[in-house]
Amino acid sequence: MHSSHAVIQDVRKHELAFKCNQLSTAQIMVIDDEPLLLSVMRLMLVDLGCQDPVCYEHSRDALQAMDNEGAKPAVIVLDLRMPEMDGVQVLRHLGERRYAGDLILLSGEDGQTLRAAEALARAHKMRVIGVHMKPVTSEQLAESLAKHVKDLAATPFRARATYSPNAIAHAIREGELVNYYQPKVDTSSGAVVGVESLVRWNHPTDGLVFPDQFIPTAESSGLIRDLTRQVLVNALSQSKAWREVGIELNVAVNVSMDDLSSLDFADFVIEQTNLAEVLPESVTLELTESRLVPNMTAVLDVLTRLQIHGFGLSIDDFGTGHSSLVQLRDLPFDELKIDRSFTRNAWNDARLRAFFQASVDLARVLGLSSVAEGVEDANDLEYVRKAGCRITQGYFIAKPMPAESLLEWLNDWELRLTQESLFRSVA
Ligand code: G
Ligand code: G
Ligand code: MN
Repeated sequence: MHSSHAVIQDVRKHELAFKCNQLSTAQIMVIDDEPLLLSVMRLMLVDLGCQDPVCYEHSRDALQAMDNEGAKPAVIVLDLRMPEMDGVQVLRHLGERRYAGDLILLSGEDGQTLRAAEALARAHKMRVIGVHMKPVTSEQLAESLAKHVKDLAATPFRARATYSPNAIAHAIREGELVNYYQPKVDTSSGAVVGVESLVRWNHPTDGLVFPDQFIPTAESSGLIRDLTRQVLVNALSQSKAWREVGIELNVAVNVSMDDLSSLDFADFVIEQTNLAEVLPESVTLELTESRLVPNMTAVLDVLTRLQIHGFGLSIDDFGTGHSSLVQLRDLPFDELKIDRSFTRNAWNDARLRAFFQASVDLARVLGLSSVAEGVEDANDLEYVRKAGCRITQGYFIAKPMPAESLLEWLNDWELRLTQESLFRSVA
């Protein structure tokens, strides 16, 4: 029995090593002040198929390599506790250099410290693909690196270029923006209840560009108004097309506060929805606040009218930034979307569960439906259902996809529902 376990371990290790082999051209950088651990990690990485990881005992040397020698690591493995320049300082320096690769954080500290460091890294807009207590094992490194490889395959273009207002205006005019759609499902039956539209830019030379590379500029330059309207019109015509082939789905569109501060926004939404022959009840507007509310009176006017006309209004990324209790108190919503930072891993983390459950309870008391974002595995899904959250979306169910992929996905999902019995064991 022991030996079969060892065989399985071995097979698994080879699978992961194979995946890591695909990293051959990507550079892995390791920063740890303990020479012994550093050389152990180097051996592990080489063993996993990573070619020539670069290792630094001193953070300064690592940063210098990035500045002077043009080192562009795809993944940095970073120890948090180091005597000269600690990991938190390194994160800050990486943030200043707009480091666009992935991070694996290591610490001898408890989970709380690691979590705080992870949050800090995210605040610097870096992606954390692993958080491990020291000493890290080969399996742990492999798991994290496999995530890097997987996401590389899923997102061919991930460099963090940003674009000028002119370029974005051009893209809007030329119709280069396309909607991807991510399914929302009922947590008790698995039934698909709707989709969220997530805009992408089909860039003629740069490939598929993600919204974090152009939405902030669109918001600060006044272009978001035209962008949102185009996304909405596309979503409405898609909704109509789906209905014509027998697929009834609620379709959600993200709107910015800036959209809501022009009084004619409600008229536009109502008019376009009519034109597309879609029912307002089948349209949800998800509102996130990224900047200060420019004109609260207009926002209230627009939202209230939309609600009277039957549109669904959702507070997005609840619990973060300005998507707060104050907004929930002052604005009319019928859905609360719990930010993915509270969902992911909550089943395994009492603090996250407290936030998650409080949000679900708040929604219930206020008569809103709750949606959990960011369900990434079966444990997440099971927790969300048990916590009483009725609707969810996340990579475990489906990543955002082009409209033409949805039919096939719906078929696959039906199959998964019967084969994986994901939803059968509801108490
Ligand atoms: O997959 P994802 O990378 O699609 O989206 C990243 C962020 O961009 C999310 O916070 C999402 O709300 C935002 N976003 C995606 N599409 C739109 C859109 O059409 N309008 C606005 N305002 N934000 C969007
Ligand atoms: O509008 P909002 O901020 O909710 O945008 C959803 C964002 O979350 C998009 O960027 C989408 O691609 C992303 N997303 C959706 N599901 C998951 C998930 O399961 N995990 C992670 N990490 N991101 C997700
Ligand atoms: Mn959203």
